[in-house]
Amino acid sequence: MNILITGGAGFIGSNFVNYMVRKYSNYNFVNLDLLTYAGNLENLKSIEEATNYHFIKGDICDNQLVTNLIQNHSIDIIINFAAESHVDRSITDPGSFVRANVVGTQVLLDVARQENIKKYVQVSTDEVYGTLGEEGFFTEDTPLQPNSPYSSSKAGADLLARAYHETYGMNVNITRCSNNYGPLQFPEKLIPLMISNALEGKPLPVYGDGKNVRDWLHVEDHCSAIDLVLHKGVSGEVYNVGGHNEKTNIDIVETIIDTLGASRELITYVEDRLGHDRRYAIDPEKLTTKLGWTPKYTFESGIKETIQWYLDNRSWWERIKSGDYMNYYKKQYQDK
Ligand code: NAD
Ligand code: TDX
Repeated sequence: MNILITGGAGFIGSNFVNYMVRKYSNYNFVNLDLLTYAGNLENLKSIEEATNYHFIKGDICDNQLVTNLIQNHSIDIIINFAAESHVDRSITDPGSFVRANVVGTQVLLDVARQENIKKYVQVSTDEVYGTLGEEGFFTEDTPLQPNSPYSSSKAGADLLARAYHETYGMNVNITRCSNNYGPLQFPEKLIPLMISNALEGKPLPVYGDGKNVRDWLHVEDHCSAIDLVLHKGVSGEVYNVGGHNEKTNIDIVETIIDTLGASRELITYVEDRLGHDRRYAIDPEKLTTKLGWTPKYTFESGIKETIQWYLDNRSWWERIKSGDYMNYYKKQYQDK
């Protein structure tokens, strides 16, 4: 089987590529990534020499490039991780989110249809469902009510994926996962930002009252869920992914501070995010009962291991925070 993974140099994509290339030595993997600020080839160092892995720098919006790639590598399956992913950035620049997330997905779906791709997996997010009150969970039947430019662009992509199944009978799955954490996450997102700032003795900016709730899942558990959907997902179905780990943001920040032995005085309440969703919580029952998925990590074990990873890989995030990583991967890419 020949699999195209898009966005495989980002946080979840690179964890997935590392996981799959090792697990399936009989499959071939092509990773197409534009290497935006969020893409980092250093994440893929340990598998870059693998014979079943190939990297291509390029844009999912480029129809000709995607067509050539699919033909040249006899691609059977597409898994689309590529996206602009940060909600705060979407508030200042919605256009780049529509381009990467909506147009990019439409181009991939179009080429997939023309080239008779056997299966297309769209990696989506629980944020497409909007926000919850104090009770209840998002199921696959919850109406889409996205509130940010990011989540509305992801919802647009989901609707296109759905339409290509309904209209052209394409074999499509959509996965909607809750907040991920783990190794290789770009330090603009809550957990790596707080860990790295605490280690640098910098303020920890908590939005609003810090009581917004997110439902956390270790990235490796997300990878195993996508692996299952890839192999067992029923055509046209949506699968929610989550491990029932609801935490307030302030809980997360305090856990990080206490684990690191840092000072709680670093906590700095700042202005709230515009349109800040109050609570996310996923009901993963369809994935657990129909496909037999179980997460490996509890939040307690996962966050401990993750904090240790950022302690052990200080140069990885220091390089990113200093901006030096851009030079690093530009050079790495030119040398190839
Ligand atoms: P990320 O920002 O870390 O990585 C995104 C990757 O996509 C980067 O490597 C970037 O270079 C690449 N990319 C962006 N635009 C591209 C384009 N036009 N063509 C090719 N590559 C492009 O994001 P992430 O956190 O790893 O998220 C991956 C996917 O999972 C996204 O689709 C996101 O919506 C979804 N998701 C993320 C989370 C989370 O908690 N991070 C949760 C649920 C779903
Ligand atoms: O500095 C901060 N302070 C703060 O209080 C940051 C960066 C975040 N927050 C809050 C906002 C959210 O309530 O923490 C929570 C988590 O924020 P993010 O890490 O930005 O994640 P979120 O907005 O929940 O979106 C993430 O999960 C779903 C990913 O970025 C999305 O790509 C994914 O779809």
